[in-house]
Formats: sequence, C-alpha cells, structure tokens
Amino acid sequence: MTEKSTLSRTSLDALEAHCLSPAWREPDIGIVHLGIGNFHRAHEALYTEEAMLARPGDWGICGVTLQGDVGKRDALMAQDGLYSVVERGPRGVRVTVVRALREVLAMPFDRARLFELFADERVRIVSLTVTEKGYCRDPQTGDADFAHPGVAHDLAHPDEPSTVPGILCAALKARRDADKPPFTVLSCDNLSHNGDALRQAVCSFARKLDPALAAWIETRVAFPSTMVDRIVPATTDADREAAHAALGVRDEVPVPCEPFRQWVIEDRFPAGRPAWETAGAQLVDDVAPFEIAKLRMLNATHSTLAYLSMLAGFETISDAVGHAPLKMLIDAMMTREIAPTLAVPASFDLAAYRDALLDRYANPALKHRCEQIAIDGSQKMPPRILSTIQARLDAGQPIERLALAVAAWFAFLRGHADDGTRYPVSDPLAERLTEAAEHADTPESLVDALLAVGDVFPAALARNPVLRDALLRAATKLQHGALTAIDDYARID
Ligand code: CS2
Repeated sequence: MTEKSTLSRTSLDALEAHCLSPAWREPDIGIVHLGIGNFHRAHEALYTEEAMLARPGDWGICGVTLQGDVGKRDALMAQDGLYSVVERGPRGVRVTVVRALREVLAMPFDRARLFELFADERVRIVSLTVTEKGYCRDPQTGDADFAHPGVAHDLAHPDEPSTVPGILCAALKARRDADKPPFTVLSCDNLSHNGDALRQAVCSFARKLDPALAAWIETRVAFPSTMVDRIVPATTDADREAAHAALGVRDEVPVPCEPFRQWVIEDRFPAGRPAWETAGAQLVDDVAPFEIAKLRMLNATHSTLAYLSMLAGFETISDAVGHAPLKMLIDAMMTREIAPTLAVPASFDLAAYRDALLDRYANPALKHRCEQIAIDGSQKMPPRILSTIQARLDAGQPIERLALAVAAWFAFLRGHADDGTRYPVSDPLAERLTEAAEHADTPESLVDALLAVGDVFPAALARNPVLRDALLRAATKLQHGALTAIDDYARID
C-alpha cells in the first residue's frame, strides 16, 4: 500500500487483523446518534459493533454533528465511516478498526436526510452524546430552557430545529404523524438520571408546541437512563501516527482511549436494541446507583484534578496524580467525603472502585489534558460536586475537600494559572463567570460573586453559611498557590 492510501471499505480485507472479526455483514442503519464525537466512537459504536458480531442485526449507526462540523463529516465519510480506536494502556497500544458507523451527517446542512431517517421505522434508537449543555435545560426547573436562544428559535420554527429538544420533538412528531411506532431515546451523557432529564426537556418543549404530541411522547416513548464510562481524550497527531503505524494506511480521525470501559443501561427498549450485553454492557432495572456513583466519584475527582491542575500547572491527569499530595487528597476526598454519601448495591465495592479510578488516572499513555476536562464547569459542578455537598450538609458532615474543589473552580475562572500563564475559559456562562471572578479582589468577594450565580447554585445552597465558610477557607488558602493548598488539604483529617 502506498504512503497515501487511507482507510476505506475497500482496504478492509487487508486490515482483518485489526477488525474485531472478519465475519462482517454491512448492516442497515438502525441507530441515529446525535453528537458524533470521540466518546461515542470509542464507546457505543464499539459495543454495537461487538453486539452485531455476536448477534447479527441492522444496527448500523448514522452519526450526526449538531455543530455543522462539515469537516468532521467529510473526514469520516472520506473513509466510508471507518476509523480506528487507539486503545492506550500501560502495556501498549491496540488499534481496532470500527465498521458500525455507516453514515455521517452535519446539521443543519443535511436536515432532509436526517429527517428521512427519523421517519424510517427501521431506525429504532436515537442516542445522544451532546455534553451537558446540549440538553438546553433550565437548571432550576429541569424543563427546556425557554430563554435559550436556540430553544426560542426552535419554538418559533419547529420545522427547522437546531437544539436537542427541538430536533427530538420534530423527529417524534414525524413518527406520530406517520402513525409509526416511536424510536427509543438513549441519553449517554454525564447527567444524573440522564433519561428522565432528557424526557423532561423534550416533553416540556413539546407541551408548548402541541400538547397532544407531548402526551403521545409521555406515554409511548422510552427514555432509558444509562451510565457510560470510558476515558476518551481528544485526538492528537500521535494517535494518527499510531494508527498509521499499525494499519499501514492513514486514518485522519482515529480515537484514543483507555482500555477500561463500562456501560450500564436501563433495559427499556420497546423497539428492540442490539445485544449489547454480549459486549459486556450491564442491562439493569435501575441505573441510578451506578450513575450517581460514577458522577460523584469519577467525574467529581476529574473536575477537582482539572481545576487544581490548571492553577498548579499540571498538564494531564496522569501528571496530576503523579504529584503525591494531590493523589492523597483525591483519594481522601473519595474515601471520606464522597463514598459515604452513596447508596450502592452490596455487590458494588466502593473501595475497589476508588482504587481502580486512581489506577486509571495514572495511565501515563493516555495524556488526558486537564484543559479538556475543565471546560463547561457551570454544567458539571452541580451533578458532580454540589449534589454531594448538599447531601453532606443535610447530614451535618464536613465538606472541606469538596469545598476546595469548588474554590479551585472559582480561582480557575480568573483565566490564569498561579504562575500567570493565561488559558481560555470555555463555558456557556463564561462571560458572567469570568467577569465575576476577575472583578473579585478578595476571597470574600470571589466566593460571594460566584455563589450568587443562580444557574449553578440553588438559592438554599448559596445561602448555607457552612458552605460559605468552607469556600472562604479554601479560597484564602488558594491565594498562596494551588500547590500549597493541595499540600495542606492532603493532610487534613
Ligand atoms: C470527564 C469525562 O471531560 C470530562 O469532564 O470527566 O468526559 C470523563 O472522562 C468520562 O465521563 C469518563 O467516562
């Protein structure tokens, strides 16, 4: 093969060693996935491919970018939807070519084709990884956020939807109007009770447009919740090189990830589903304990590591846990402050879960950048950290380490590290947050200005004096630098 050849369905035969099995029958599309980012491609797409190998079925995937990222669409389509997963573990790299992705669309350009698929009853699942902000929820009520410009646009122009509530409503309306059974809607984002949260956003939106449609969605459409887990960094040239070295052909859009993966799914799929359990997914009646444990243990410590590292200057998660006091701090945070708030089944060993997380973070091959995790803190702090703080305050228990995590986020919002290095703050509320943080010249003013952001802090929590005091202590300590604060907080009892 020449230097120039790239991954394509015609080069597949030569790549058998990198496919999960040579016995592949091209499936028709049965899943439309909104948010065709790296996470989906290293997670659901791979589970789906394995499931189809174990039990053949038409569960090919059509991936959609909602940001109109035609570059991504074209790069994937130039490779016939093929791409490789570059699994980076402490013992080396494994490259697997994934074939389950059959088509890629970019909204709004490919709207007609997307709605053709939505109307086609062979599409039995519409799944999503659109990040927390993609749900366009009002944080106070959980309904669609009618003040959001995209949501307001979609209400005014329901046939040209651009947001998740608008798109799903229009898609389900097309099904209902054609008198066809609905598809199942499967949220795969890190939101607590993600299925219920999405259902509320969609139904509240539908109620404004067409109450009968809202009632039809409420009674007919399943929104199972899921807990998804795999650490998937952004693609770098090193991943393109690793894929090229393994495959002998170029892959412009490989996905790096850790070896670990987990998927816990509520088993409610009236229109059917791939045999994901054959690929190791856990199908359960109630996903909540798993979802909350993952958000509060993994995602919370990820965010804590990210904000402290952005201040202290650690670039990746493995660099961060390579700093012994920081590792001690998040270990104690999980053991002392987070795990005691979790109600998990007896078979769920929280100490083992914590230790496994610390090992996963230490994976030196992954290079998961703290800057990537630090984005969208306003969306991430409530389910990851504030819910645990609330539970501990309710029980009269100390929250020192959790408060340090929140104060580190506040300090991060100033836009520069302790050594003065500037970095961008990317967040849907960035303007409000950074303005509040930049104008605050004392720990008190910083804490008060940010506690007043009602989209993040519910009023009762913002008024809680125990939280305010703990935040003040942490913000004061952080004035001496994150490294000093980490050292101190690693030692507290
Ligand atoms: C991370 C998650 O970027 C982030 O905020 O905490 O994407 C995390 O890597 C995944 O949830 C792991 O399953």
